[in-house]
Amino acid sequence: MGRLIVVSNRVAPVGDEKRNTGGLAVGLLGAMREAGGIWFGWNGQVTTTAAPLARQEKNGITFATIGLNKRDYRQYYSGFSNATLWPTFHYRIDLARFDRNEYAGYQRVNAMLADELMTFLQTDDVVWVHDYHLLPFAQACRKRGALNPIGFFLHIPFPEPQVVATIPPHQELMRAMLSYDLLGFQTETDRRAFLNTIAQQSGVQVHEDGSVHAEGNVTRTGVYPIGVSPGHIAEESAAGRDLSRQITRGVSGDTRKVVVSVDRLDYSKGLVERFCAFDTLLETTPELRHRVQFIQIAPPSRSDINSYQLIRKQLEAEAGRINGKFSDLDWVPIRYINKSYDRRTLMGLFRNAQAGFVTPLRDGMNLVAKEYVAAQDPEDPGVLVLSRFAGAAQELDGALLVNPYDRTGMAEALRTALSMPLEERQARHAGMLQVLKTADIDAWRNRFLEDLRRG
Ligand code: ADQ
Repeated sequence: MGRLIVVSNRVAPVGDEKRNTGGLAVGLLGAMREAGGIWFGWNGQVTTTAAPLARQEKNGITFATIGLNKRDYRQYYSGFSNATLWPTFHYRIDLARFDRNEYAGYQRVNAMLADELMTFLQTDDVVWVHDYHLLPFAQACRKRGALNPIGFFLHIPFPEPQVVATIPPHQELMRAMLSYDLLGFQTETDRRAFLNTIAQQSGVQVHEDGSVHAEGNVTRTGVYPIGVSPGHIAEESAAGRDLSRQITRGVSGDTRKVVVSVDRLDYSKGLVERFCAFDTLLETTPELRHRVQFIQIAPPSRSDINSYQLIRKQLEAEAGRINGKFSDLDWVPIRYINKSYDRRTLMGLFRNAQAGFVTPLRDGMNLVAKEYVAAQDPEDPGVLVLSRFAGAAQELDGALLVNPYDRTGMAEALRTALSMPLEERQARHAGMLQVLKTADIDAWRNRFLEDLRRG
């Protein structure tokens, strides 16, 4: 079996596996370890001069990383990836911008990464590319002569054709995706949207089995909902429980119920709408005042992009407004925290919370929803309140599904969650845990890699 080369925009820092790395990185590291693999991508640093490819080995995996210079970072990362593709793919064309220079930078960095890859690619290597930063990466590799199997997994949603069409070079981009041998999506909805988009191009045929034929090339497509490691999470949550109990007790006392949300601070996660729903809950259910504590953890991300600065300000204002309205000497309803926590604390916090409030406006999957379920005590589980627009909603049918644009509906679901009888909580949780165990992170990567290798 050839080596596995994983390519992603960002390579997790070497040796930082335990502390902050989520299930995704751990799952990928597992695959690379098995296949003597290489993880290739950006090291997260912005350099002033060109830095050569650095290689570091740890536990049988080679980390091959490069820095980006300021212009590349601005155009490829902050620009076309995160100010064009990210908002558009999350249906926020109102926040998307298009700049030709940024697009040129996006293509340039993809080409530069392909150049680097070619310096160590061997004929029997299998290449697995991740996410929207790298849509044209396989095409750049093919131009340089790579004949290897190259697969791609899209972690974020794929939007409807009319939305894709708002990106000026959408035809070129979609066409570039056909240089991959296998395209993986989180849900059938995403895959369908891609097939409907690509079917509109001339000279392209979409077959019943979801394969796409163009110019003698065949690109297969598949649905691979990303999973978590329920076993690990159960251990982490049990270990972190006492620690997080101290944290929750510090503010709320033992009798208060806890509602928890954890997200990157991103406009796609529906944080403002969620705060408003919590406001409505307290407004319409006075008996819950003093008796419920909402903990929102949201570390800032991409803070050099305007729309991210704006959402941060909006949230601060909302948290201040709601806390000002309801707080008392012994109770502050919303604890809004802008920092990261290690996995154990986070999973312990999930386990101590009677409701997981996960309400993105759009999300490819949303691992937090799955982590919340996996972290529960099966004897006395909390209830997941989940947006119907998260990919996870297509699997987690034991959750209370909500529309994140309906604040009254969300408030009602929270009220239901906080008063749900034990038996119903157990039944809903057991069904979801079974799904998580069957479709875990190992199953996700094994299915994708088997399909890619099968050719
Ligand atoms: P994200 O948009 O980053 O991922 P998500 O799936 O929720 O969203 O994953 C976030 C991960 O970071 C989770 O494992 C979570 O526990 C962790 N995390 C979040 N806040 C944290 C904090 N304060 N401290 C420590 N850890 C924190 C993208 C897509 C998703 C898709 C994933 C994986 O947008 O839809 O599910 O990729 O494919």
